[in-house]
Amino acid sequence: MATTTKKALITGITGQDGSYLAEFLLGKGYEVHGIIRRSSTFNTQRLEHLYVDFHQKDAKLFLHYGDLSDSSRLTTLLQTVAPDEVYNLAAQSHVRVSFDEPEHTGNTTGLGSIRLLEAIRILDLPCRFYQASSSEMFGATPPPQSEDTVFYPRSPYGAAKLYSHWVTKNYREGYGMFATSGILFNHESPRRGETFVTRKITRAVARIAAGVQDELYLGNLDAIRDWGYAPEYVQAMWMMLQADQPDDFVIATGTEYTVEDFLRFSFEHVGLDWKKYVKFDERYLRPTEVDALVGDASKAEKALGWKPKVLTPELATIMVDADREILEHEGKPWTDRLFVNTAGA
Ligand code: NDP
Ligand code: GDR
Repeated sequence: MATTTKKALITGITGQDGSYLAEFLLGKGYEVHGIIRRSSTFNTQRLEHLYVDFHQKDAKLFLHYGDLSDSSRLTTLLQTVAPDEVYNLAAQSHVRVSFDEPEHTGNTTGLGSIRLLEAIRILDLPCRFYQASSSEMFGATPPPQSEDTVFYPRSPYGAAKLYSHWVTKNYREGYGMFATSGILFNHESPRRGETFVTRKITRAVARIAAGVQDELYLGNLDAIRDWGYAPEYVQAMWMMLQADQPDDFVIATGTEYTVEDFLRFSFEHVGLDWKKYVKFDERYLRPTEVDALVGDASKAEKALGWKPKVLTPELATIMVDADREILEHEGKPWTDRLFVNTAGA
């Protein structure tokens, strides 16, 4: 693999995508800097397998405290790190939670991007900027959704992401910045947060199969989503920043499944019937639901050569297998448990 001496700064490095992106960029020889939030417990579990003590000569991953709500810290970090590429992945990323914490979601998922863009502009940094835009911005507009589809967000999260999407475009047009938005559809993995529906299901399947749980409470099973595999999606982020021109790109598999389909794939993988275990709880409904998201990623395939490989049925089995492995090794160090079944990712 060709190596580079480039520097990348990742916000949200402790999240699902941040950890895969850090892994991918380190593999390409990048020096990777990540912004982490100070927390009373460790929040770097997804990175532990990558971390080399910074006193070591071969250390290439550096973590810095910071928060998307703190512009002066973001400016200082951008100035000292002087990255070639900035990936803005940090966000309050849970759609249901954004109805509970709408102002906080606006402040981080929305205003976080402009704080970074302004800092880059004021410092006159010659770096490339990636904004983690979302299919949630399409909201109520029916599929298939592409870069030309009208936006109609249905949550404080979707509206905040749309603000970030538009300011990214505005700074590209207004200041000639290399600012790109990746409009990514749902992507999952064994590192997915436990409260998103896919991981909630695969974790429960592992526990039910092991006899340590006997029911699973869910909300709307009819929602249609286009679920891809996260390690492939972070490669698309990088490809977007290597393009000749900044632009907007949809990243999706183009396939559609309901939450019920995902349940069936996951339970059938361990020989169980989901109907015997799943119960409804209205607390998992949203005031306004996004009924169907199915992406058309033909622009990314043509311009970047990006194509998905893992589709939803296989994804469900990868995640169930990983969660069974995690459960089997409970009590061992966390990274041993989580990084099974992701080889080749
Ligand atoms: P996660 O929820 O797994 O990770 C979110 C990251 O943001 C975490 O590192 C979190 O830190 C960090 N973060 C949250 N608030 C702040 C803050 N105020 N300041 C600094 N960091 C903060 O999300 P994913 O990895 O799944 O997604 C990455 C990005 O892509 C997000 O912006 C998400 O909205 C977007 N996206 C995701 C899609 C998906 O299907 N996964 C699809 C489309 C877009 P901590 O660990 O401390 O909580
Ligand atoms: P989403 O993902 O809202 O699409 O946002 P999530 O997995 O939370 O929901 C998907 C669909 O499943 C339905 N659902 C439930 N969801 C959760 N979380 N918990 C439940 O118990 C449950 N029961 C049914 C939801 O109503 C919904 O229709 C994700 C996030 O990663 C965003 O950050 C990202 O931008 C979008 O994907 C694209």
